[in-house]
Amino acid sequence: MNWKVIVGISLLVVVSVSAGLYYGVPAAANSTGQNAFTLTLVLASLESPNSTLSGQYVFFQQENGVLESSAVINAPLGRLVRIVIINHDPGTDSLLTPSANSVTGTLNDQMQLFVGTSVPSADITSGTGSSVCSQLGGSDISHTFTTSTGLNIPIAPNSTEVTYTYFNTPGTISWGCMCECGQFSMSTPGWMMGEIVVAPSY
Ligand SMILES: [Cu+2]
Repeated sequence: MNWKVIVGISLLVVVSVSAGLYYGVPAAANSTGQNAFTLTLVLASLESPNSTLSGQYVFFQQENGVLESSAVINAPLGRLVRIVIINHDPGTDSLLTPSANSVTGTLNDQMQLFVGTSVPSADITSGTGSSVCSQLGGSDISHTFTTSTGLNIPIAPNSTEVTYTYFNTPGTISWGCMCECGQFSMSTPGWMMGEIVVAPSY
């Protein structure tokens, strides 16, 4: 690909959230010594030779500090997965479905929300500096990370979000964004949609 990834300078945006009462990794996961598998997704803008697509925000997988295509995401079967979403997009988009503002399919149907995109990794693990929420305001959403199995994570502008979930059915499922963020983006694997391959070997 010739596209260069441009990570914009983030401005702090105060995001209104509704706070939940409890958020945590299940004790069973810790007491068995099970370490969470971390899936880091980064929403960053593209510089494209096609000017009409330039500046579009796209999901990437971040592995070992490198941004890679999100067209095919690997997830471990039956293992606790920590999903970290780092969103550099300062803008909002309309939801395709009003209920996509709710967090579903995560532990307690909640997520941890940090303001900004430069959260230290220690805070991502501990949650220090985050608020806990089960939904976002419908007009405070840039994109969503939504799967065909009922996982739905609404993503606030200029934010970092942490959720925990399990993928308990082996095979290939689809993921996509439930915002009207661009016809090309929404129909192009590795932009706002793709596959998740759930297998025991990761
Ligand atoms: Cu989107």
